[in-house]
Amino acid sequence: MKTVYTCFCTDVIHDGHLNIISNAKKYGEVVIGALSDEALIRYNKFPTISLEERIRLYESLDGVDRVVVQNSMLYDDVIPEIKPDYVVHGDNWANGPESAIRANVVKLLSEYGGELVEVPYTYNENVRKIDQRLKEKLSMPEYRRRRLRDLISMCPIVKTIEAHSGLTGLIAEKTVVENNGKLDQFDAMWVSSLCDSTDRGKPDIELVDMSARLRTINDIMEVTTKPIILDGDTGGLTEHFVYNVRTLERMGVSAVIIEDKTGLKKNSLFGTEVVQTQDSIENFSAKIAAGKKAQLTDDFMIIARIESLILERGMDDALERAGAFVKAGADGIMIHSRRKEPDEIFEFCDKFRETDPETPLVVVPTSFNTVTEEELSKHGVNIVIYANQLMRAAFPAMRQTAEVILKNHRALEADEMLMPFKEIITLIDEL
Ligand code: SPV
Ligand code: MG
Repeated sequence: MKTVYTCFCTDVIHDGHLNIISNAKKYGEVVIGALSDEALIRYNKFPTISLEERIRLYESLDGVDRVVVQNSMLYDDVIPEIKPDYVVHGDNWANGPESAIRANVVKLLSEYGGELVEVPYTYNENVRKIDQRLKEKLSMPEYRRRRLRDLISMCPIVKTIEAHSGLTGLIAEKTVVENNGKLDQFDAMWVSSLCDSTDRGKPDIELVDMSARLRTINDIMEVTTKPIILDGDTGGLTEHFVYNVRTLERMGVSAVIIEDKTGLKKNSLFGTEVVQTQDSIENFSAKIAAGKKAQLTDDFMIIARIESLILERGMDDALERAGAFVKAGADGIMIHSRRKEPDEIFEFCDKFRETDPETPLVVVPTSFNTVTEEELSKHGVNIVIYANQLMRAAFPAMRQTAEVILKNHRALEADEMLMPFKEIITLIDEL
């Protein structure tokens, strides 16, 4: 009896999967690979049921002989182990980032004479509806909210990119690259006060109020499924913060990060060039505790951001605050720096981890941008936020285009810098 292998990365079975099984059955014993949670995340197919439930689901299907776990997107762990005579896959992976996985499978099979069988990808109304329904499920508040905590426990580091609109949300949601044969993408989105304000042509001084921020979040949520971390500035008055925690939690936001500043907040990248007042440990701890008391689920996170290094108050102050804020109930600590080198961030993280191995650590490497995700992860960082790069990319491109049109009294010369709208709208889903 020959062995046929196919990998499934789905929580819901549709005609396409049944078609793969019936084709596979023609070649021999059918072994299904259930992709692990970690690997599913890299596919942006965030699991809505557990791996055990997926295994049981696949085992219950007619024609399936055996189910094994496939731990990585590349078939490196399973093919040498099972040595299937055939691997069956839909023919929709020949182009785009997934073609690297295909190439790897072809290479692995060639090592012992296995064969790849590609069946036409099934795309009908039923398949489309099921895909759509799954996506809708992931965008629901209860799934989206929980997803950040799950990611922290599943990923070496949660990669977060700034979004300030539906369109930037779509870029965060859908940008996939192939890197050394593996697919990669962002895990979460950061709704930055700086970019949300700048997008409205306003300064980053808590002028854009919560109603406007909620509108931005809603625009992003309408078209995405990935979890959202909100830059909550100082959190405002404690009496207001508790209401905002409830609202954010109900909407499906996963975390709010509030910074230990008070009075008129200015952006941290100004550091000590502008007057900024740090809140006392007592006041800020009370704000965190009040927020934690107000929340209704175990999923939502209140993360305390420490500005001691930005305001040059020293490492000991930063560490003292971190300990106090965790004690007050903070679900994570964000430590910020505007040094060019990551040294003080590393020092903080190492010292913090000596006494607290658990509480998630968040960093925003805007100034110390040479640091890699791997280095951060080695120093105990759990979430990295690329806080403003999308906006900084868009602004010069828009300004240059405006100048070129003005200089030439027509749009022709600008065209070579522009993406055709047809290509842009491929990002936008149709219902
Ligand atoms: C933001 O993105 O608004 C932030 C991060 O608060 S920073 O601009 O680095 O202060
Ligand atoms: Mg901010």
